[in-house]
Amino acid sequence: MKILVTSNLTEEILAPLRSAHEVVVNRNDFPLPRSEIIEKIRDKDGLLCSIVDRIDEELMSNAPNLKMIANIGVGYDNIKVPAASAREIKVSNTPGVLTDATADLAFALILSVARRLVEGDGRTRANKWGPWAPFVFLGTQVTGKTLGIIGLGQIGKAVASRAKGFRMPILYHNRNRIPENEELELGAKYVDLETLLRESDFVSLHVSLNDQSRSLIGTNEFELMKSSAFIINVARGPVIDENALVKALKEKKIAGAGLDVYEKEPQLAPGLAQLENTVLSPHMGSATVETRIAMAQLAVENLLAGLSGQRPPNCLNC
Ligand code: 8YV
Repeated sequence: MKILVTSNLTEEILAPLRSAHEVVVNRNDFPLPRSEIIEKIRDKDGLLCSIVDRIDEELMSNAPNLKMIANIGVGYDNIKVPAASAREIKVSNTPGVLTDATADLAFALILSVARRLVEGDGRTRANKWGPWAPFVFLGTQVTGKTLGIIGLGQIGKAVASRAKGFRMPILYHNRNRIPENEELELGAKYVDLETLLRESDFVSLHVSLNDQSRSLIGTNEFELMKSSAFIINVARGPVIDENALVKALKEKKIAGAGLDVYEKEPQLAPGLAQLENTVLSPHMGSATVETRIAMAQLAVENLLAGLSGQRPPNCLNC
């Protein structure tokens, strides 16, 4: 069969695909222009893609042979799954393998924004330490502060287990309450969204992007948060109304933000890049060597299974 791989993966990772199929790979670290994907997908049976590729009805209608779309990523808001289902195209994602790396980055953002690590790095490099003084250049203590987790799925739970080491009381809000024994194990207390926003010192987002979570956090939610609180987002940018965030940060409605994802990646909302009380990373939650290899391998495994008529291990619609 014929496969299009839109990401620049190593030959080692592609080997299982190459041994059974005809594979075309984008050998560039920039996304394939949409017109090129549409052109290249025409005769393909399988597609290995990622968040930078918008896989919608128009694209699928240009791929009459397409049987399987394997996404490299746990989030799959880049793919119109119902449109794929209507065409009997299987879709898969890569859950699990990126849980720890993403939770680690959430914690890195919590620590770096609270302790002003990036600002400190800048000062050190610029040789602008200034004199030591007891109340100059202070951050916020993380240990013992309340962490509010919105979306207690695999990644949210991994963040909660890290927070235990920092003796942080944990509040969570989720579509469904998790079983009581798990709540006890994580030390996580279920609350409504308003209570979580009012009582947390750090609010960390771990929901997937859908109609319910789009713009979940906006002006009203920032009003509810403590002026000393921080917001952390390693989930999806559009969960936060980014213009409202910039306004809230400028008006000191909240103390700071640690962000890995943005509403219109790779663009930032006007004013965001100029704010000091933010730490901004370029969507790198899963960006460790180990994790990216595991994600790509899992996507390949899903694709191979789907093309051979088996159920892919992480099928989203079969
Ligand atoms: C990926 C992510 O790097 O898995 C996800 O949902 O956001 C990241 O881990 C990205 O999706 C690549 O497709």
